[in-house]
Amino acid sequence: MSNFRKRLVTSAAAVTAVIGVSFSASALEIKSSDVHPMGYPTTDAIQYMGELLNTWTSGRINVKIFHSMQLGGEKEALEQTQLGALEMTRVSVGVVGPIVEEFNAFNLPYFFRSVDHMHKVVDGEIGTSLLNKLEAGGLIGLGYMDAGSRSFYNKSHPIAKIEDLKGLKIRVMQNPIFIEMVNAMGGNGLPIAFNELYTSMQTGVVDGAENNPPSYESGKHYEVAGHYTLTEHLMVPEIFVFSKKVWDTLPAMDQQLIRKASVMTVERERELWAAREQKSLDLLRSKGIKVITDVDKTAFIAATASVREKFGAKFADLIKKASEVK
Ligand code: BDP
Repeated sequence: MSNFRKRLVTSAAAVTAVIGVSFSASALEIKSSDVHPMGYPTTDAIQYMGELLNTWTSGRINVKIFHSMQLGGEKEALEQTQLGALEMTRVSVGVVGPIVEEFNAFNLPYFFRSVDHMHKVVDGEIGTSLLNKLEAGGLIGLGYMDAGSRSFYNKSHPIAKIEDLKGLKIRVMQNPIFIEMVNAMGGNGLPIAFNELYTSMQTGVVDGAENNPPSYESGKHYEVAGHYTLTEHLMVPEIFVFSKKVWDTLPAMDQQLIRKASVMTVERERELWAAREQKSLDLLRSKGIKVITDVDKTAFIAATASVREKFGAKFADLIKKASEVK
């Protein structure tokens, strides 16, 4: 081939490459669901993810957030994402057990020793392998977000010691572990979706619930259940997941961009979370909520040993490995 012809072929290939990319990469709107309102660390982090993707693709990829339980509870959102009706959703690991059972290890009471321990487990080999297992359930695991520790609140009286939980109807996330956890501590655990919780407390279906300070504050649950005690019995992380059905139709380039944005989204959420926890506690106090902080956790830990044994038996290896993470 003459040099002239060679140059022609090369430049034609270059043009095809450019045109090919710009023509084949179609616009993508990622609909993403969250039970929290905008202004919450998880929703704001997903909004940031949308900004990143929009900038990197000059507006071709966008994220549209359905916040504040517009699409119902987390079980429904997960189902919609599995079906491909929703591209993405952010949920608590608390409801992921039915899809990948091993996630329930993270749902055991007093499982993680500290936030640092939780980060090392979820960001390491164990957390990554669990995210990968979601694929068989029709989901692409994109990352773990922080959600602090969960503690009890109720409308009846302050919980200063474990005996104070006796007889209280406490709403929990829809997972048998949490029901038995509350029962083991002397209360009555009732599974109810997050979107029905406020009304359930208001009408007396339950006396209270348990959650981290930002959820308790942002959901205005303190208006109907004003006694909050930092028992910190669960440290359940959050995950955000993509629909595998949709994922498989995306060009590799878009998958890479979403993965890259996800890493930055996790970082952003964790920064927002760290600031928000204290802000929520301050706000609660300013509303006159007395937060009991000096809790002797010994009795709570002892009472839930049976729950860790019963539900943890299936993942004994995983639990051992996680406990060895320093
Ligand atoms: C919040 C989580 C949210 C859960 C909610 C709950 O961020 O994902 O839906 O708890 O208790 O802390 O259901």
